[in-house]
This record gives sequence, structure tokens and C-alpha cells, in this order.
Amino acid sequence: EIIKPVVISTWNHGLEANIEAWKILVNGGNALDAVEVGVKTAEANPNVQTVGLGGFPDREGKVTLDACIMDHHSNCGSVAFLQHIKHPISVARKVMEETPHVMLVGEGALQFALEQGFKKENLLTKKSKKAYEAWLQNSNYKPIINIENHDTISMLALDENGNLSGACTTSGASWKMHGRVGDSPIIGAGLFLDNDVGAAAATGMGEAMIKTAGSAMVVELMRHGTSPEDACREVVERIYTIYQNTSDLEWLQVGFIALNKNGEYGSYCLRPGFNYAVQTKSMENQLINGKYLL
Ligand code: SD4
Repeated sequence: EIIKPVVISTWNHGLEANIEAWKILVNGGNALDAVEVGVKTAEANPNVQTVGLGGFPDREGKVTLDACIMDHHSNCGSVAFLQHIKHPISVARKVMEETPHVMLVGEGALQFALEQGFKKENLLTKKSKKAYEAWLQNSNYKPIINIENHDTISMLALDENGNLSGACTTSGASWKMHGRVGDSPIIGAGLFLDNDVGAAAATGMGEAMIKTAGSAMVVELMRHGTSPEDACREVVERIYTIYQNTSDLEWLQVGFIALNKNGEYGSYCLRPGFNYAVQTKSMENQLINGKYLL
């Protein structure tokens, strides 16, 4: 029996995001609209300091955003290194729907967003500016595992019609180098889906997901019959193998969520501390702790 609709999203802020997504899904709406509306809650929330408005800036004090979206026809849209736009996920959707391309970056992405009617805004809040100034004192680049337990938002949904969509949006690693782009806007790394199989998305240190084509691999494993959780675990193990003898391992965290065509979902991460929010027809919206390797 296929369980649907289902929505699953990363971290504590996934709870609020699921509520908005669910309003669409439960009324027979499509997964694409659900994931966009869902992740916009985190983008708009200044207290979520790893996504959209209020996101921590890079080491030059600039808030630069990455996001992507993908639908059941394998259409996708992405923006990277985008500044001044509060809802990069909606710009990514416009790239998907209004251009012949998949990805726009930097100035070009901003220009496109403005042409599409998005407003230029200051995304660096007082709170994030303060954190940046405190960081500047030592200027240490050390990503902290499970940054206060809220992070990139990745969301996957299966709608009443049995169609999948996914979205991923982030301000990236705090204090990153100016111009750095992570996994979140990279189709196949931060997000991937195949409507015949399932969907997967990631959070954590993006470089690790890019090196392993992480989300695409999770989907391929599910294609061959692996459960969502086991598929996530296998890719986390590959990442561990790559990093196990490196000094980066000490602060490495990665987590995947996955949802298959039957509405079965699962997650796996490298270390404890990762959680995700799930709502299904038979289960209230709730947080679940990710299983972990170390
Ligand atoms: C990135 N995966 O830019 C994103 C951000 C994140 O923990 O999830 N950081 O690498």
C-alpha cells in the first residue's frame, strides 16, 4: 500500500515548513507547490540563521544564498551565490519554468530575479551582523557540527497523485570563502529525485555531498531495491570512508533524508544531533532523530 501524501524535511525548522506544505498536500495540491511554500518559511524566518533572511554571512560579511528545486518530470532549477533576494527557492523555480537553463549564479541570477519582480533586500540582520563581528575577532574557519541544531532546509514531498518534488535552500556554510558554493544548489548533490523511484536530499558539509554525488546515489540505491534508510546509510558510509583519515573528519557532519515512491521514508547521518520532521496521512507532524554512524 502506498502512503500518500507525505512530506519530510530537515531539522527543527522542518516542523513549521511541513505545516505549510501539508496545507497544500492535504487538499490534493501538487508536491512542487508544497515544497516551495514549505521551505519559504525558513527563508523568511530571521531566527533561522542558516537559510535566507538572517542567514550567517560569508567571511566578507555578505549573505550569499544557494537553492534548488526539482519536479516529477525531472525539471529542475537552481540559483547559487545569489545575494539580496529573500526567497532564492522561488527564483530557482522561475529559472526552471521561465528559462531554457537549470542554473544561474551570482550577478546573473540577481539580474534575472529582479527582472522577474523580486525585490532587492538587505538580508544581513542585526543578529547575524553581531555574530559575524564576533567571528571576525579570531576569523577561525571551523564549521561547527549541528550549528545550534538548525541548518539547511531540504524538503521532499509525495502528493496525492503519487508525484514527487524536492527543494533545498541555504545560506551555506557560515564564514565560507566569498564565492563558495555548496551542495545545496547542485542537482544530484544536495537534491535529486526520479519520479519512478524516489527522492533524496542532504544537509551538512556540502563538499562531502558533491564528492559523492550524494543525493543522486541515494536515489540510485533505492532504484535497486534498497530502503530509504539503508540507501542514506550507504552513502554516509562512503563519505566516512573518504574522510576517515583526514583532519576534516573531526568537524564533519552530513545527513540525508529519502522518500520513495511508496511513501516510505528514512534518514541517516554521520553523527548524532541531526533531526528531521515528517508528516504523513497517518502520522502527525513530528521530529525524528536521525540514525547515525559514529
Ligand atoms: C552547504 N549543505 O552549503 C550546505 C549547508 C549546510 O551544514 O547544510 N551546512 O554545505
